[in-house]
Amino acid sequence: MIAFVRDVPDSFANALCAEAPEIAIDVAAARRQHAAYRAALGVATIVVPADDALPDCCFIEDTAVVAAGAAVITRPGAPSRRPETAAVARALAQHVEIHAMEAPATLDGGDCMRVGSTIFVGRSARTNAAGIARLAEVFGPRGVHVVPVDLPADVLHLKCVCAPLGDDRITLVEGFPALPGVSIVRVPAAESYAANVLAIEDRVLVSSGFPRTRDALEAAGLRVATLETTEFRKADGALTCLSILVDTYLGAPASGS
Ligand code: CIR
Repeated sequence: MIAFVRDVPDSFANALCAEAPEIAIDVAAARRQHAAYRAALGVATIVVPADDALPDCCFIEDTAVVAAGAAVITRPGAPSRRPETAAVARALAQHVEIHAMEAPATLDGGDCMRVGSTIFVGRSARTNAAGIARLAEVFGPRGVHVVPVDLPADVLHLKCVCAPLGDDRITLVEGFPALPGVSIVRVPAAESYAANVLAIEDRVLVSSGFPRTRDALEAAGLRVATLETTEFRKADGALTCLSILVDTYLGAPASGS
């Protein structure tokens, strides 16, 4: 497993947010939280340098969807974020096959949740039908099924309400309809922000301050580690947004061959 991350830019306090935070983003604190996140990943990490012209660039997840040895470089739904993709594509090209996405398609990686050989994709204000169709065009022939999921207008991304936990398990906020073919660990609606966990290796990283979610995950037999994400939350970001995970086992020759 390799994790791609992108540094926090000096301009991060200007990142997009649905509602202006009561207390402005503290860029130095964001950088400390980002450093702790990188350390907690516990896998080889490739760091794409920040671009101060792109305040949201640390939310690297939105710029590419990787599965089955291929990456679709997205066309993010927010126009200000579209220039983020070039540097990420260059970094990913060393490791996976690169596929582009053209207008009018839009898609944010935060709308994509891979569970086994399925990618659930949120239909959202950021991700349109043409974006979903492009994903299916690239991944379908690679044996990965793309399953659209309608999202309420007030949900930014699919992974604001759910996230993979490994195998066929996911988190899912209470009240959100079940997805087909997965088993679910419910996250209390009052802690919905914490549904965006990052499962990596044998651990699940969870935002700190959400004890009921932590308890639910531990009760499900998962090993939990908590991380501060307060500064990313102010810009509508959480744990999965800060990395792109590339499974380096894919494409390896079968043993004995
Ligand atoms: C945005 O509005 O695009 C960023 N401020 C937050 C993106 C969060 N990304 C994610 O959940 N994958």
